[in-house]
Amino acid sequence: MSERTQALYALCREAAKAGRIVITGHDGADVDSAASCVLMQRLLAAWDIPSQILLFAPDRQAQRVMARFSVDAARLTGETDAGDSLILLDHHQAAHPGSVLACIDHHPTDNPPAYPYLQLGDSGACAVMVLHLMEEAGVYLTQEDKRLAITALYLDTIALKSAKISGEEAAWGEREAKRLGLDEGWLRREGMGLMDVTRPAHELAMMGRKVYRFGDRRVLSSYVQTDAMTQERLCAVLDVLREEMKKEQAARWIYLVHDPVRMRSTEYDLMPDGDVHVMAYGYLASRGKDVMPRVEREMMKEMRSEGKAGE
Ligand SMILES: [Mn+2]
Repeated sequence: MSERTQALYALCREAAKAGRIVITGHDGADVDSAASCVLMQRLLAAWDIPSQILLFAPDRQAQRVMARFSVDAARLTGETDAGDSLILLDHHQAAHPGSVLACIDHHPTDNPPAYPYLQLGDSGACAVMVLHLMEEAGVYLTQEDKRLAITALYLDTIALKSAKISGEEAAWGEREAKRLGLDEGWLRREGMGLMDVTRPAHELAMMGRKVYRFGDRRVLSSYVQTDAMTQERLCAVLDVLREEMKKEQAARWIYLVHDPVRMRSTEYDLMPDGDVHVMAYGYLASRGKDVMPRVEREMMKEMRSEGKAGE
């Protein structure tokens, strides 16, 4: 066992004596969040430490894909209690009651939170980080564990094409998928996840919705993957987002349109005055790695210039 897995083991063992350990992903849990939770629970089970997974509003893809791994994502939903010890996976900003015991995430930040155990990595999927952690802890990995992590890797990186995954990891993912006998055609289709843009504008506007807190500011973000976005549909989406922004009292809403066919992304930043700032990427940009860290810096700068730093 490595030093850090030993530290994690000791923390979890103590916390289990004091109460319930809850493993969670981010709100609107995607496949990577759900898969990370399942693998984390297997690591704790190997350590004989009881835990419970609680997912918050798992998305449709998570429900569909996890069912292939005999996991009913809808049945894992619930709410945490203030007395719970939380293990945050695939996100690092706590959004539910309980005290954070540990956090494993692949979304970089200039302002890492102070948790007893914090592991921020740069893998394309958080589930891959948890898989490697199991390995580090000397836990026997089943084919199913590996399949779950590789599936999460494909689905969290637009089928290994997003800028958030290194060439090296993408090549490894592809090799592993073959070795594990995974259906690559299916992985690619699910990973590209092309959205039908004739769906209601509200649905297009809310895909992958996430809330970020930068100081005292709330920033919301959502995205869609499609090769068929039109000006008319985009305007309808932005209208929905302007309304939602008011409801959410958001300082900004970052909307991304990923086109996995043409390998490019466009970012639409909605400002409080209704303005839209547009940024084009000649590649599939990563919200977690390219976009939000930059927005975080912009928001912090904005707050500092308004004399609100440190709040
Ligand atoms: Mn993820």
